[in-house]
Amino acid sequence: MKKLTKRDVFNILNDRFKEGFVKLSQIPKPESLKDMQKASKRIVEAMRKGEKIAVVGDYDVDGVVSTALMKEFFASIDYPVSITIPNRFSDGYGLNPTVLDRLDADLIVTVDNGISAHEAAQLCKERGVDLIITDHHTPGETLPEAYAIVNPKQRSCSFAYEEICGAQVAWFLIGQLKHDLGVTLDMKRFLDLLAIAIIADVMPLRHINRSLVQAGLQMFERSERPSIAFLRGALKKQHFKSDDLAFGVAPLLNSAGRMADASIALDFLHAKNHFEASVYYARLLALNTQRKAEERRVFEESLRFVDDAPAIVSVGEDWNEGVVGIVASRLADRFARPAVVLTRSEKGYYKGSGRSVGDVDLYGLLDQSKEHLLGFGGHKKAAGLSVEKDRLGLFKETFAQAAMKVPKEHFIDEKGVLGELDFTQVDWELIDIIDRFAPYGESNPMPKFAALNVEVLEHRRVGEHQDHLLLTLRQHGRLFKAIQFRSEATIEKDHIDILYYPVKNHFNNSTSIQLYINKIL
Ligand SMILES: [Mn+2]
Repeated sequence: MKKLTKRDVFNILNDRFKEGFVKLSQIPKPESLKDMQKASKRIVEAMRKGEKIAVVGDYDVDGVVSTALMKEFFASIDYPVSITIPNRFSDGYGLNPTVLDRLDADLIVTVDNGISAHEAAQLCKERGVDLIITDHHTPGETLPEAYAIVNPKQRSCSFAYEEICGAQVAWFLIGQLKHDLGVTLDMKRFLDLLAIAIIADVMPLRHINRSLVQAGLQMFERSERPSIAFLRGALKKQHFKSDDLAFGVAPLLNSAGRMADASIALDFLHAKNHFEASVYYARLLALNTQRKAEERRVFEESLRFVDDAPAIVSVGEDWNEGVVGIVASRLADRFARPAVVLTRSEKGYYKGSGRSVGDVDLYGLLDQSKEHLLGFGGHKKAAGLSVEKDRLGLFKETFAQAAMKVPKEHFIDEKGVLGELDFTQVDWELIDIIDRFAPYGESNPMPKFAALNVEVLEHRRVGEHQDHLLLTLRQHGRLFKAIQFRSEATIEKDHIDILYYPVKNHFNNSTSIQLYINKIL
């Protein structure tokens, strides 16, 4: 491993942004998305005629934020619209015939879903309802028959940035509507919410996504939106980082759709005052606690299915569909193998989610096992799938065989490890260099370093369940406090090798540098 200096760290990070940082002012105009003008004109026409408009969202964080933006926009111009977020348990996903039958509308606008709503699109057509689909999911071979489709991933769209989330597409639609209606509206007012969606939907934190998240994180510090102000207090944070949204805020909002109904998350985001925010927050917190308990149960039961095979397939009878994805990613992390977690559906077959590890192409593995699958979809890192009961064994076998063919080095997750960095290089200048390229997350991983032969002066367990490890470490005469969260390590030697990154630690009005340990090698 290469031995680095601070200067090397700067150069490596700087290289990630060869094109430079994109500024908010450089974000393309909404009209550069295909069908955007057509969609906006139709909505404006509907408003002039007083037609009934229905917005249909989705139950994950991106879908909830997309819906929240639309709701907020129409409220700001005082035009009544009906807002629907399908319930994953009773309605299923996205705009489908069940949901459609509940709507009374002349015009339907989907956000963060719809690109595969062929059946619903057909029904809309038969019923004389115009359908505008706004989505960011990868389109299939054919597109649904809709009045307009706004999706940067459709082949005929030349928008410069394909990797944007559903809420961003909705945000662009609002920008176009604002223009076409000639209303004054600060598009920045939505950026606190937008940042949550970009991070929760694991969008690459590059190009326009970077500047939007950066601006959104800054808004978190001063936003007067009651929900965000409440989060500052509840999470005891003044400064928010991308990880705070990824691991603090997003799971909380997601728990609503996972365990009950996503509308609770929507209500929280739009709480009118501190009291209302506290009421919805309490409900989210309870659902999140329930989600964590269910996640722990499913994870523990899943462990029984882990054997020597290079891929994991865990199958349950009564696992909550809402947590199988998280459990799959925990299994993949823990065992450094792709993992699939399935649970029995009401219809008798098994369905669930898979997550990959390192550089292993999960979609490719599933594609090689597709003769035993009812259906599957997704991408390299995450996928959804369904299997008939009597094919479970065969699927597991073929899936493992496909994984067997993948070279070993693809299983290693070295994302973000830049090289060896001695403690002598760790100072405020290094922290400044690292801060300059934040926010970190997808496609801009937090830079991690190796430090070898580090002396352990002190170590003890801390936290409510004693699950964190607190250490005092010394190398080349430099001493740091270090922490490993959810540590499974036991310290038996007086010198260790670690993967780590330095962070600013605020404690009792003083600021110091602390090391976060990713791994004790
Ligand atoms: Mn989405």
